[in-house]
Amino acid sequence: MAVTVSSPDTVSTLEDLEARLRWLAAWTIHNANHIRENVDGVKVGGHQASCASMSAIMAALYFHALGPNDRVAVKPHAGPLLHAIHYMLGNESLDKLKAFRGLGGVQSYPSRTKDVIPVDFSTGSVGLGVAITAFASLVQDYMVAHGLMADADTGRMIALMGDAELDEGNIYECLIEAYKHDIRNCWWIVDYNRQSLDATTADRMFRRFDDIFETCGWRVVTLKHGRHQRAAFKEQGGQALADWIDNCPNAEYAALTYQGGAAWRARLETDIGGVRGVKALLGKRDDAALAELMTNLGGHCLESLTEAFEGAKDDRPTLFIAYTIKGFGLPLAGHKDNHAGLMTPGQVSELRTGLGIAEGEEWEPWAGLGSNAAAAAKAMAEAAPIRLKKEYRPVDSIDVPPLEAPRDAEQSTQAAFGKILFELAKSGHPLAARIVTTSPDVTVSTNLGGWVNQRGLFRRQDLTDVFQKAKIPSAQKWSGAPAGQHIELGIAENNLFVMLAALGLAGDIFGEQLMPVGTVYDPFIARGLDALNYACYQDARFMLVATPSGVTLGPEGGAHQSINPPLIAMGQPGLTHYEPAFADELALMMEHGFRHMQAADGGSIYLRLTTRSILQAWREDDAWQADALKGAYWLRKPAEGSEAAVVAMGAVMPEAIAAWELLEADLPGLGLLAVTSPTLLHRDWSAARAARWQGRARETSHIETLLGALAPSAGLVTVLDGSPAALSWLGGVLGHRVSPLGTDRFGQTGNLPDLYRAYRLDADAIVEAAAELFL
Ligand SMILES: Cc1ncc(C[n+]2csc(CCOP(=O)(O)OP(=O)(O)O)c2C)c(N)n1
Ligand SMILES: [Mg+2]
Repeated sequence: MAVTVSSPDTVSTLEDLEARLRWLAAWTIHNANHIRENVDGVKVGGHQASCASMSAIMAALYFHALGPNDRVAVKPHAGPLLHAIHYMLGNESLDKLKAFRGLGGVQSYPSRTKDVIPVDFSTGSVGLGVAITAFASLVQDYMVAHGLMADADTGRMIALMGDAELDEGNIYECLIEAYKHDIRNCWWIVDYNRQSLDATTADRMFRRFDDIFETCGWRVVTLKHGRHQRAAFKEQGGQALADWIDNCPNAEYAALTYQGGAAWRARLETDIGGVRGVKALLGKRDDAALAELMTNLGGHCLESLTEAFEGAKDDRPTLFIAYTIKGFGLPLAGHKDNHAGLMTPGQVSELRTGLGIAEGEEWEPWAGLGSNAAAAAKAMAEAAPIRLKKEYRPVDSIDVPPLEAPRDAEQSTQAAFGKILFELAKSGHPLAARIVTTSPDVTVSTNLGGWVNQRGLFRRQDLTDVFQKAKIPSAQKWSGAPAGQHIELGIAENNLFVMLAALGLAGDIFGEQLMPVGTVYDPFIARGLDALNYACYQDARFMLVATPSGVTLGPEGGAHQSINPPLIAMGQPGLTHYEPAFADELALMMEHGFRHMQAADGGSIYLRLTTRSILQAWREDDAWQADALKGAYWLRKPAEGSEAAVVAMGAVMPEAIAAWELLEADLPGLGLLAVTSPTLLHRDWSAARAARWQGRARETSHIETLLGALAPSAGLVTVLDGSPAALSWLGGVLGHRVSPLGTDRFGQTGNLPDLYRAYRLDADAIVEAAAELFL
């Protein structure tokens, strides 16, 4: 590997920048905890030790190694360092730093949507920020292969990670998927301080990470010793010191670091003092110099770091294991409890003096540096290539055609979904070129097969469909090419959501928006829930199609019958749930969804579908559509002041219609409300009520308008194939009585009449519930 050695001047300026970063991060946290007024007695917090652990890594990266096309996910608790860097680059204001962890201030963990500095990927839930970089590098390859970005504009997708993040299972799921897809241009840089939140980490994992990553095709670069240590190892007795360091358990190294120079000396004298040369090696150094030597690990050595980064400039995925000290250069260094530890005001002032920063100059970016050094640091910051980074947010850039529902008299929403995408694929409409589908091994069983037959699998290298070549009959073409538009994943639902997050940020990260559509079995949304939240948290835009769902899955049984996803959706910001009963509703929602995914104030869409084929609704006109997109419409209009309504959603609509027909004679004017989105109804209702407290006139929500057609004393029977709580709240809107039907117990195998009877989802149950309320 050809390595360009950075000039001594570059290294020394980077060292100055590192010290300033370490200081500014510590000071920002100190200010928020000890100087700013605390009005509620709640600890503000922040992670001074975690920041100091990677200040050198980030200095080397941001002021030297990063190019304008590189994108970075920063270890969540190193957020203050990222802000300090942008403060030095002139992108962050002093006011924001002073308001760290306050309302409107710098966020605790880097946030794409709430911080004003450019944050490439939000982080917070450890492990996910790491994985998204691997998927983003796959998306980048996809963009290039589809002519959506030039090869020259590609960069590296980089994760700065804590070593404890290596314990998150999602890392290994991602690693396997990344290997299968042969990803490129991805760096993961481990801040290997061998401390997690609770304590020091297990020694047994030493070198195991190398094996795991190398097996998956990664280059592993270990930065264990800094240049001062490497020089000392060449002195007489140096080899004994090197061996001692290599064999020292994590916890002991950390404890000695905390105890400092005298403790190092005593321990080294005891252990290796008898080896020739060691006494002299130790004697040459006072306690402070010895402590400095022992903490001169690779991850704190700007020379080692810049060389390592220079040496990995090809496109092979690379894991850097940078040995570090948690709390490096701070009095908290090495203490096992330092994760959330804060320096005392006395310690902060000692640190300030040690860095040559005068009192009152704490926020001054270049304080403590002599004029030449300050000028060099400033010049380096001004010349940092990362300054040339482009920021994007494409809005409404992709035209969406009207989407037609299949015309079959009887059909399921899942089958209709497959046909709509298939027709779109055949149409050649520009929207189809931007759609990219993905699925964790349920492509065929979620009806994506037709789309894939048209558009193919995405692969960087051509992949032949062996079965097709051998002329073995199959409904499914399974060949891959760079032009393919389906990214097939192994069964790891968590990967699906991180993949959707990466695809759904393509517009922001790479400048051109994609229209990601991911399919999954509805119950297994729960497997990827944190990643789904992670995707929504950073405003990634995608369409999640979850099917089949509910006990309507019948013979497949309780392990596959989802119950609570409608409630998950109601509680998930950034995601809008639609649960259509009929194919024309689905077509409308998909069309709307593709617009919503690219609207400035839009978001992601979750379509909960079913394999149950039902008789389609007959429509007089299109008047229902606007209401359906708002969450509900009257399928059978109630008479004004009606005493009753059946309220139903999704797969059980035929039972609701049958019950309505049975009840109508006894309850003339009975309404049938088709709910398409409890999420939207609830959000709109809450917002309307909050409006006048937020300076707007009291608004009437959609659900208030709809239910306003009923008498105040009316009763509602609500029914869905899922948790009844998704609709039972409707009684709270205008004070109507409610009899809620739905599933509260796990499902089981059975045919639909049997299951609907057992779970009280059939027409009889609706009639009985109505009788109890109305008769
Ligand atoms: C999914 C998740 N679980 C738990 C946490 C709480 N937490 C924050 S940091 C951390 C571990 C920190 O260790 P490491 O990653 O090694 O970072 P360091 O501070 O040592 O650099 C934990 C458990 C979290 N943020 N996310
Ligand atoms: Mg750690």
